Order: sequence, then C-alpha cells, then structure tokens
Amino acid sequence: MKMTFRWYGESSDSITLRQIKQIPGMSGLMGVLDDKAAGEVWTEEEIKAYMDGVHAAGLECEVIESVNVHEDIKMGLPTRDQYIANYCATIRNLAKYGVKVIVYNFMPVFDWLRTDLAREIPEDGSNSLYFDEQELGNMTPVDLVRNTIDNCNGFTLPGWEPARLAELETTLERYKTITPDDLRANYKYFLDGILPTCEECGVVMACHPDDPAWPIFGLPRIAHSQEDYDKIIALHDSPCNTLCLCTGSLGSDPDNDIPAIIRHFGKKNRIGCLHVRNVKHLGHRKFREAAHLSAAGDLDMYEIMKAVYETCPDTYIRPDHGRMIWDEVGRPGYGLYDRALGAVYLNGLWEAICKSEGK
Ligand SMILES: [Mn+2]
Repeated sequence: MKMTFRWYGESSDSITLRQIKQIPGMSGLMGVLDDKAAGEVWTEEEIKAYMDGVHAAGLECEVIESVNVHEDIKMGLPTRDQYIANYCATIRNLAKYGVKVIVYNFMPVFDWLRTDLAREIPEDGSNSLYFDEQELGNMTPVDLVRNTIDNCNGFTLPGWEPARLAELETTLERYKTITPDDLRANYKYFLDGILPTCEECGVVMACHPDDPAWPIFGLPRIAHSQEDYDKIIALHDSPCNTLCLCTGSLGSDPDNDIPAIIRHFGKKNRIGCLHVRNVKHLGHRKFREAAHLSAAGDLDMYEIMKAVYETCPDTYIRPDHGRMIWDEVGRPGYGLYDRALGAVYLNGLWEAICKSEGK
C-alpha cells in the first residue's frame, strides 16, 4: 500500500509539497492539474512541469485525479468523439510521466454535493462538510452552486468551476430525457473509446462513486452501490476498468457495506485506488464528515484497512476530506492538519495489521 495525499498545485493549494513530505509515511501525491477544463488535452509540457516539482520535493505521483469527462460525452452528443480523442491524448501524456492510475467520475453535471461546507461539530468546535436532503429540498441546483462557490474561501473546488457551470440550466434541461440506462450506454461508448489506449500505456482508469450515494435533483446517477459497479465493470471487460473506492462517498448510504464491497472488487483486481475517510450518519440522507478514527463516525476503519490488506494490498490510498481544525483556513475538506492526522492513523492501522499477520 502506498499512502498518498491530494494536492492541487502550487498556484491553487494552501499547502506546500514540503509540508506533505513531512507527514510520516507519505509516498507521494494523488495529483491534479487544477486549471484544466474538462475536455482539454493535458500537454506533455504541463505534466512535465508539475511532475518535476513533485519529484524535486522527494515525492512520487503515480495517481492523477480529476481528469474530468466532458459533459458532451456523458450526454452522448455528436461532439463526444473529439473529446474522447483528447482524453486518449491525455492518457498517453500522463503515462509518459509515470502515471499508473487516473481517477475520474461519470456523474452528470455535479461532482460531490453538500448543503454546508463548514458545519460546526458541536463536540469539539471543528467543522466539516455536511449534507441534509431536507435542506436541499428548498434549494434549486443554481442556489446550491452559488452557495458552494460563495463558501469555498476563495478556492475553486473540483467539479465546481464557475465556467463549467455557466450553462447549468441548459444542461439540466437536456438531462431530463436521459435515463440511467442511456447514461450507461454513453459510459460504455466512452470506455470502449479509451480503454484500448489504457491497455497500450499501462494505465488503469478508476471511477469515483457518486457523492452522496443516491440520485440528486432527478439527475441519473449510476455509481453508488456494489450492484452499480458490477454493471460498470461489465460495460467493458478490461483490467484497466477499475474503481476508485471512496469509503466516504459510498459510506454516505448506510446500506453500503464498505469492507464487503472492497473485498468483492479487490478479489477481482478491480480497485485502482482508495479514498479512505469516515462519515457520521445523522438521519435519513443526512450526514457529516467525521475525523478518520472509527469511533468518530459510523465506518469501521480497521475492517476497511483489513479488507484492503486481504484483497488489494498493493493499492494506493489517500486520506480524503478532513475537518477544519486548529483554526486552519483553506479549501473546504482539503486542509493539511486533519488529513495528515488521517494519514498517520491509517498508516498505524496498516502497520498493526501487517505485524499481526507476521509481515
Ligand atoms: Mn473521494
């Protein structure tokens, strides 16, 4: 297992590579080129400049996140072929600089959704991302987007770029006629278009789950349960067609048994990487993000790490969204302190599991 950390790049992250390097047991990044719009080719020059900086800091970058899929691909528009060709070019360029896993999602319009980006946790005065479907009931999609952009402390969050959301109403209108099966058919077209390139370059695609793990605003969503992922894997049978198992996203639905899902896909060698974090259920479709420690939320982190150890021990893991603690100001969910605590905690569990197995 390699422990990694999400980093947005020098110009758009409050955290430095030096700080990341100082977290015990940190091997490298799950990186991203934050200024690239969905559908654009990531050029060799841009990737090289990013990688040179990462390597100079003594870190690796074998996983890249948020190579976003253009909306035209998800909607199955005729323009999709050009965007798929661009995506293949990006895969080739990333592979040249040592990338082994690309994390993406196939969620229509929105990336993750929350109704509050800084809900205070009464027990200790820290705050974290929060979702309550009842609060959402009074908001239109445009309200929610405005609310999210206004509360990001000046940072842009992945999937929430203002430019991408300019045509929000038109896009939402178009999706009204797209069923989950239509979306899956468009997904298959995308996978058929890119997976041969992945196989050729030795890169695996890892699909991030819907977050939260249920349909929102009537949009089709097809990646939030074991059953959904069985269907995704069946769309194009390739070892490069894997999932990014995000415990917090899938875990927002208490019906998802996370260790069982890890074992199911780990045994099939279909986990490309994991985001590991905890979540606290507060009622029906209502939750907040918790500290990584098992006792702080509703997921059993020991069982999660054990399932990884048993079925996909050579994977990449990163702590996921953290709380804001110790008066840190930063990108909601992506501060330094709580994610660093998460990483060392997960490394501690890993060491204990390895030693108890005599390794
Ligand atoms: Mn995640």
